Amino acid sequence: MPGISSEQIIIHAERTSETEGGRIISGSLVSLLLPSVPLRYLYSGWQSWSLTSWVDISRPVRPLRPISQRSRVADPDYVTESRPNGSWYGAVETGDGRVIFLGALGLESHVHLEDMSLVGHYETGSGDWFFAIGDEIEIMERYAELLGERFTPSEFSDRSSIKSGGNITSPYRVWCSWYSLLTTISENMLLKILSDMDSSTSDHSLPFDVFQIDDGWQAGIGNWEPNNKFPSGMVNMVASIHSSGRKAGLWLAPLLISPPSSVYQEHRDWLLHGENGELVSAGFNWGEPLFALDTTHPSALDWLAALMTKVRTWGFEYAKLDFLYAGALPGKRHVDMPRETAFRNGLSIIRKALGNTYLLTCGTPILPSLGLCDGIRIGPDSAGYFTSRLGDTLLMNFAFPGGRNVVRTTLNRLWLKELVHIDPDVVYFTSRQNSLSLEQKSLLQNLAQICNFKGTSDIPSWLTAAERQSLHVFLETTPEIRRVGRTTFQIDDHLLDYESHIGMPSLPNAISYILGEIVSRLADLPLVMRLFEFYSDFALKKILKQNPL
Ligand code: 9PG
Repeated sequence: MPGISSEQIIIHAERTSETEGGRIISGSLVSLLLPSVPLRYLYSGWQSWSLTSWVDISRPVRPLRPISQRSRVADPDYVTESRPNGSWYGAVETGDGRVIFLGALGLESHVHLEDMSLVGHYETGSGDWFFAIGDEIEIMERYAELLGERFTPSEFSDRSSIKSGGNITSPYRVWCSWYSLLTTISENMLLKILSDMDSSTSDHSLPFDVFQIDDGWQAGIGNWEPNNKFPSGMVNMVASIHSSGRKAGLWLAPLLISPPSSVYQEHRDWLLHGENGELVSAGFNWGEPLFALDTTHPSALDWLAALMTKVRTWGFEYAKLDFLYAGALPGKRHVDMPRETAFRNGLSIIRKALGNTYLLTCGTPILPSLGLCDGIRIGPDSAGYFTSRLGDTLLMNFAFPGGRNVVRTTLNRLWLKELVHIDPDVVYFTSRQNSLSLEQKSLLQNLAQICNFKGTSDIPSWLTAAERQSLHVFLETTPEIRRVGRTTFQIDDHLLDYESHIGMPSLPNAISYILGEIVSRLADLPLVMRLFEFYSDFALKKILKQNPL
């Protein structure tokens, strides 16, 4: 499609008007008839972990595997969609390197490619869309600007990190317990790590602003009290973190509820129900089925606000709120309202109750978070490996943890940086229990510099002197960065191109495909999921025995 102009595209919409860089078109169903078949499509994933990437049109779209993970890594309403598609926006690439873009300016919206048309629809009601042709980076910049105008609630616009007048203050440098310790964390382990950060036997202290306790401190999902591995309680834990000169951060999944919790036992009506009165599944993790809080139920909202106030009162200045997609799942709500709007309703209650506490959203629908949080995790989980056969070839699930999945999805969401802090997840310096090559580690570290969001989970005592020094330098320096192309960056005096690291893996052969089918059926069995979690816990404990902190 060389040199396409907007006159060559037939627009079906209720109204259209000019705007800087493109057109605003309106309607509950709009479409752009393209002059020829495009080469690639820009998938836009629903939540933090969901694949966001350019993909060849010729590549078949396979429904996400395993089935039991679907609601956890993609929008369940579109997970079996066989046409190229994505949440809120989509784009196609023409032959001349330019793109044709259609992006919603409102929620509950979806774009897909249907034959030769780029089609957008709102699930309920009608709304506006931004349509543009041209350079992808410029278009996304303008899209961000248009979203910023509509998604910055005035009551929060004075928060320093929610954009107001073009000022985004620097995000924190974070140490996060998850990737090294998973749920095996305990008070003693964390205190040891904290003291090792400033150890006098080392030349370099580790200047983290935030020490963030991740999953594993809580009594249960929905039961947000410390468990018996934290016998001194959270106030004392926070005091220890503060006395090291750092801010305290805490992970919670406030919209998830598991069966042992009192909310589930006593207030079933606070949970999200389906059309037939059944509870809506929010996935399966921690060996248990998960359900979602109905963020339109006044008592559920009171409970949420009280939970956030408690976290603040414990002394935490940083909250990583995870698995937030649960609040936007399709279902029947106490107050009938569209699902992303309902989620946003819950998130604004959370935001208010958190006051000045930094809010990082994770596992979150992206657009519905804008203007209500300080930072968003914009990709899947990082890991001490770059790719995995299980995720890439057997399950073909690109929301799977791993360096390549992180780089791919994060790079395609850099445009959000104008609106919110963007978290690419942790990077690594350690060589213990880690199969990333030095080049792969550096790809991730540079990505963190590009995002201006720096975190790691490395255990200080496992670092060699040289690794510790590199981590120190990483935390202390802010290189000069200039984007010179879609995947190319000038970082101080060297040029870095991510192009060859972010392609989609090749399709599996017949044997891998069948093997993948078997693995994904097995992975759907609760017993197998429990065994898998038991095994990974067991393996980690063994590692920690051999490599004491
Ligand atoms: C804690 C972790 C960390 C991590 C989050 C989130 O099974 N899953 O699909 C799945 C996806 C992501 C995930 C865990 C499980 O990680 O991104 O940083 O906080 O939760 O449980």
